[in-house]
Amino acid sequence: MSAPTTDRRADAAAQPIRKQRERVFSGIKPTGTPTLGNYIGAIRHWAAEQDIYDNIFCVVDLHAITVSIEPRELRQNTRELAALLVACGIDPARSALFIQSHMPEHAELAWILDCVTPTGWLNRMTQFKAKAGEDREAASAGLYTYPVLMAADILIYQTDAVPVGEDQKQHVELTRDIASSFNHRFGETFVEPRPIIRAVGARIMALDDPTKKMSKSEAEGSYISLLDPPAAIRKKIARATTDSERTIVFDENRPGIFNLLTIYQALGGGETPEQIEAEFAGKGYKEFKAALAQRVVATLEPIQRRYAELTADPATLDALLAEGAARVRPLAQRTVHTVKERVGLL
Ligand code: ATP
Ligand code: LTN
Repeated sequence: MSAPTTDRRADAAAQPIRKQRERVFSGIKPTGTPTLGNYIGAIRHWAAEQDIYDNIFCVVDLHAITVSIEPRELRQNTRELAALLVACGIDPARSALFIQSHMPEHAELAWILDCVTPTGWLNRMTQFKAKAGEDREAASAGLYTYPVLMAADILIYQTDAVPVGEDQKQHVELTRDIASSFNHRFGETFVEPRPIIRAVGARIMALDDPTKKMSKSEAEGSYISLLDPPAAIRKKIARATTDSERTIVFDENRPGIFNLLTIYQALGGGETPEQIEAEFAGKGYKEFKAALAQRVVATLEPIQRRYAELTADPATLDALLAEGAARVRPLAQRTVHTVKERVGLL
């Protein structure tokens, strides 16, 4: 830990668990089975870099209820997602994994941050505009203040970096602004976190419409879920939108084939775009799509196998989620205590 970073941190908040490494925090919503977009843009990096960082990962169920969701579905999605994260390689021995609502401190901090965040900042958030749709008046107040709860998730752990897909960049920047303005007004309290967004695969597009982001809350044919069986994967890829040209090249002006090639590259062993283009030179879309489907199936097969083992033993999953929350609780409590002192609530 370098000296300047330590100096910026509130002393009190740094006490319970001293960081040897930079801390990462990231969250994912239990709004459906995670997609290949979630995996490529976020989850695989969380899993691959667990030895580099001090890791905290969270299933953000309080964010999931900002849009309408059936209680039974939410309950089931939350457990499924936690098990899938472990199946994707999130190792409870190296990472704290927990459910957001099990830590009421997040919502408590979010309220305080709501009261210091100008509505003008929230009015600029593009995700709100996209999720609220045409009838903005009908969107919940929670959907509007969603980014402030996300800021609380991040700031409560004195997080240094937030590994996310491209769509979350604006929210992490807002988090920095909230931290900076709070620090300015009340004294150094929060670390200002930076986003970590990868060059390849930070925005995987929908299979049926490559101008839209692949999203688990969209239509079934638009995404590949991490639990899709091989036959469904092959079918969805075979039907994926391409174009009427023939060459298989990384051309951003041809969003369909570019997206499929990006997935192929992200799930490969580090080949360059040129190497991939050479592999498919003179070949047709059908052959490329079959190779892509094979790569996706091979990636998901071990994840699905581990997932089946984990769900056969719900008590172990419950125990590891309780342990994850217990590990981070002192950090969250310390930050909330400091914040309450700073604003005059204590
Ligand atoms: P929803 O459809 O409910 O809005 P989502 O799948 O878009 O959900 P989350 O589940 O909250 O969003 O996302 C978890 C992580 O996955 C975030 O870091 C997000 O940026 C990343 N992510 C989501 N979709 C994609 C995508 N299509 N490409 C790359 N990364 C993505
Ligand atoms: N807003 C994110 C999910 C999310 C998150 C977070 C991500 C909630 N809290 C904290 C990173 C850090 C989304 O919509 N994908």
